[in-house]
Amino acid sequence: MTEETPVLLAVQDSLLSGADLVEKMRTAAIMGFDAVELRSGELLNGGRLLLREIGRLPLAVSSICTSPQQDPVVQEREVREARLATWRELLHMAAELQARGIIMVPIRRPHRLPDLSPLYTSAELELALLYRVLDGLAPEAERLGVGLWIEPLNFYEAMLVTSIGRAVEICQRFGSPAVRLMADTFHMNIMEPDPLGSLRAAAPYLAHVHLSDSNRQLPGRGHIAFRDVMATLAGIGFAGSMAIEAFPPADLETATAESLRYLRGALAEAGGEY
Ligand code: LER
Ligand code: MN
Repeated sequence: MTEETPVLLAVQDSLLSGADLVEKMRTAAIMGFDAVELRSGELLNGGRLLLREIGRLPLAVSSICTSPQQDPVVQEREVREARLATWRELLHMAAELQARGIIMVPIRRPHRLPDLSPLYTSAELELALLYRVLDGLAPEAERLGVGLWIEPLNFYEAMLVTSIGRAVEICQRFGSPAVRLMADTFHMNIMEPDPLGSLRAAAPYLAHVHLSDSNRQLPGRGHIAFRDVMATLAGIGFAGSMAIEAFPPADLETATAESLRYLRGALAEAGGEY
């Protein structure tokens, strides 16, 4: 952990109670989180309220998590351009909110481009289109100092980027300081043969982590050993942000606070500097 870039422990807004985003941020601040991760839908609907409150917000915004409506790799040009316009709007909102990055799932299921085998497969075309999409967004992201974080999802949810290794390759090949990857412990638990080894291998490109248990419940309610995850992150000198992502539980009020206590305990046991 460095002074300029402290590791932030955040929570998604869906796991907080409150009538609007500002109230939810207040709830997170009282619980002891460092930051919140805002979902793009909430931000696009209720963002004006937040932007009016800039400078008086109860805590930091670490990141923005996009939804399938923003996945940029789509065949239809008008749809793609409309999505890219939304991405630009989100990049500017992120910059105003001083969020560190926006999460990008390039494409989920099914394939959106045709299979032109033996010329090109759907995946080859989608990957080529992803690089063109990044060409269009990365310079603005670099200028604004906001990261574009590629998130691999498990293969029941996505087809193109389903492993940490694939996301690292994209970051390396694209070569922009704004394009980084994030890891989600839930997806890694399904896809990675050696999840902690994958985190270590991704170290130079790893900007953000979703903390989610093996069953998509809050950390502490499944069987991922978060102490080992935290120890691995401390070991690679991770200086990014982390956000809890989970299905909202019935006992929202107490469950999120309980998960934060569990994670702070895991951090302390891991002996990192966080
Ligand atoms: C979806 O499973 C996920 O992990 C999110 O972070 C991205 O929508
Ligand atoms: Mn995730």
